[in-house]
Amino acid sequence: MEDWKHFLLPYQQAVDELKVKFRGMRKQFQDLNQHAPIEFVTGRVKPVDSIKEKMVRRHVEEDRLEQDLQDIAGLRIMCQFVEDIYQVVDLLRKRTDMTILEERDYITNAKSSGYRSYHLVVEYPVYLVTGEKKLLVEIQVRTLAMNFWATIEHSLNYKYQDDFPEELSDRLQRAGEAAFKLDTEMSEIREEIQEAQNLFSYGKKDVWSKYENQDQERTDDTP
Ligand code: 0O2
Ligand code: 0O2
Repeated sequence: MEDWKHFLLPYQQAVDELKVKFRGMRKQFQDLNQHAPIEFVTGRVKPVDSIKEKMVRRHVEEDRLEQDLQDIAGLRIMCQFVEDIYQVVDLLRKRTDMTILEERDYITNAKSSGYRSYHLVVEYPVYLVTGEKKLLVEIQVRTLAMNFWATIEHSLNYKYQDDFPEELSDRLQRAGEAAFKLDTEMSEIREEIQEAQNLFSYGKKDVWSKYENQDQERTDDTP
């Protein structure tokens, strides 16, 4: 590959556009005073070194890169509750600006490492000055607890290069189960948590309207 910058530019555009769209979904729920199933969104274009390493590991030829490497563009959607993940997936299924090609439920079928998340591979069109280009994008949807576990495990991977001592991998697996237990417990008290969150956000609104009134009063006082 001679010009990685040129090759990756449309992927960067896809990541940027989808971040705006998913963050917009969160804002729309907030605007409707409803629980937002999306807590926060991140995204990245896979670094060139990681692409090259994966091409070697997976025996992917350069001319098959676009089809065979599904996570060059990656989005991550973090949710408070496991139920939110499935709501987000349903919302994605209804969209007409992307086509879902694959779904992998690593929540009900956790990986042997202990990893949990819901993965989708979508086909997403970006509009370039040269015309439309359809790209593959990987979307990972997970709870905050799943994200905590995956982030820690991923950083340990840098140290052990996928070759964890047995005791550590046992511990990580147990930690994964504990994180999932936390998710399950939180789901059970979800209604109570959401009521409290609604009260809190109404409280914030009241404070805001108080400021608006003060501004109004100040304007009214101005001679
Ligand atoms: P590292 O080594 O992972 O720490 P913003 O300003 O918030 O709009 P920004 O600054 O581009 O956007 O960052 P964003 O969107 O918050 O997230 C970038 C980080 O998210 C990356 O960190 C990744 O860790 C992570 N990330 C998000 N989505 C994915 C994904 O689908 N796959 C993977 N592997 N990682 C993801 P860095 O900076 O690359 O570094
Ligand atoms: P990155 O950019 O470092 O995150 P493979 O890619 O070979 O692992 P496959 O079948 O292509 O496998 O995809 P899979 O397993 O559905 O999803 C791959 C991505 O999911 C990984 O990207 C990780 O982001 C995440 N993932 C999968 N398993 C684990 C795990 O055990 N621990 C953690 N922390 N993350 C996992 P990459 O390729 O590692 O790239």
